Amino acid sequence: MKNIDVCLTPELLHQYELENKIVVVVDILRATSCMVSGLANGVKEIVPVATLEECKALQEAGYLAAAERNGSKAEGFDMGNSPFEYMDEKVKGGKVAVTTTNGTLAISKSLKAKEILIGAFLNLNALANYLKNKEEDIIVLCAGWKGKFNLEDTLFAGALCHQLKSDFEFACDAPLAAEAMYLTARQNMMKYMEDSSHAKRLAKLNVKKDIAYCVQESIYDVIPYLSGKTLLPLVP
Ligand code: 3SL
Repeated sequence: MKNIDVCLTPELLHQYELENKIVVVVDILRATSCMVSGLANGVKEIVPVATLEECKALQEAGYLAAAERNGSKAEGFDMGNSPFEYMDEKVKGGKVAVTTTNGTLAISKSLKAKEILIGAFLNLNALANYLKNKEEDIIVLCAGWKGKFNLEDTLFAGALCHQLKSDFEFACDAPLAAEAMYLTARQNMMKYMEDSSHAKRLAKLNVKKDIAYCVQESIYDVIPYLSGKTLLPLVP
């Protein structure tokens, strides 16, 4: 039977074989939630890059450039990393280049995979429905925080594993643990998330409404996938 696995932080990625697999990259707060929101709200394409330098070069080539480091907008760029910025009129129909502390780095580490998809609570059902019929094994890669485990990405991994458990075998204990965490947290996701280190970090930066927005389940059907270097909406 095909299987699903969870890589709890990119620091553990060397333990996983990506070849011929589907990797779902997740950074709930907030990179992958931004990507889903952007493509769902009319952004034409998004180019994720690992470094500020790459993002700057794309800005100079005409892209709207979004850059975040340590939760704040990096100086000299057009946008930070709030999903609400991705819904702004100025990005509709546009091309966005983006670099973030963890999310875009996780994408850049997944390039050996057969297929790279972007996951968020915002597109959970659409993603699960698409994946159900796939023959390949799946790895959910949690972007974490600077190499460490985080709560919100693991909760999403658990939610996806829960939806796929009748079609995919759990490859190790990480999917099991993530699912158990999600089943406990889903009663009051916002409360559970408030205690997380990144929610606290963002609160200190006065970012509050983004968290409530990012924990909403399945408000969009769009599934961003990596085509070459560019994220586009998948048309299944
Ligand atoms: O680390 C990341 O990729 C970001 O999503 C972090 S933040 O939510 O923008 O602070």
